[in-house]
Amino acid sequence: MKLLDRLFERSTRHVADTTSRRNFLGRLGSLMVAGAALPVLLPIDRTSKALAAETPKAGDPGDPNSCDYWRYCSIDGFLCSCCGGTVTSCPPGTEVSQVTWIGTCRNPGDGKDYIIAYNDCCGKHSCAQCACTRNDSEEPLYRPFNNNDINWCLAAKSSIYNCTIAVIRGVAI
Ligand code: ABN
Repeated sequence: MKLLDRLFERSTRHVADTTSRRNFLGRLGSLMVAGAALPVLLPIDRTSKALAAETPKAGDPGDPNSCDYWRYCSIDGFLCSCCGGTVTSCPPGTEVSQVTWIGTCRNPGDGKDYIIAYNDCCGKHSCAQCACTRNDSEEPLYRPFNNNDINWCLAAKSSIYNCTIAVIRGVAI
């Protein structure tokens, strides 16, 4: 009889242990800790997706502070890299325009053509440094979508133009 009692007690305890609220919360806690630790522990390259569109595979030659830099083949404006930003980021305190002029430039590093978006940075007075006007594939102002002499900040919260960045959007095929 005692053996039966013990067996019964043990199985009851097992059921209680594995189905209790405390047990459930304990497991949930472990899962949450493991879930938070996994992305840190595993060698996941999160930058690759962002950089895939941004970084040409074989090099990015030239000086981003010079109008001659290959990405600026169709730019008209002040280089943000001379204005406290970089070739791909607006200076602090400015906001990137969502509407933009697009050009196609050849990267001498790999001989490929890249689609470049020339987003204007808006919200601060004109930077007035490194003024560049290169007009590959530009068309006259009466064709505004093929003209780069346009203040794209007109479509942003602030229409005040500060400078222009040059972001790779993809390979032109
Ligand atoms: N997209 C550059 C720019 C801004 C203001 C005026 C002309 C050109």
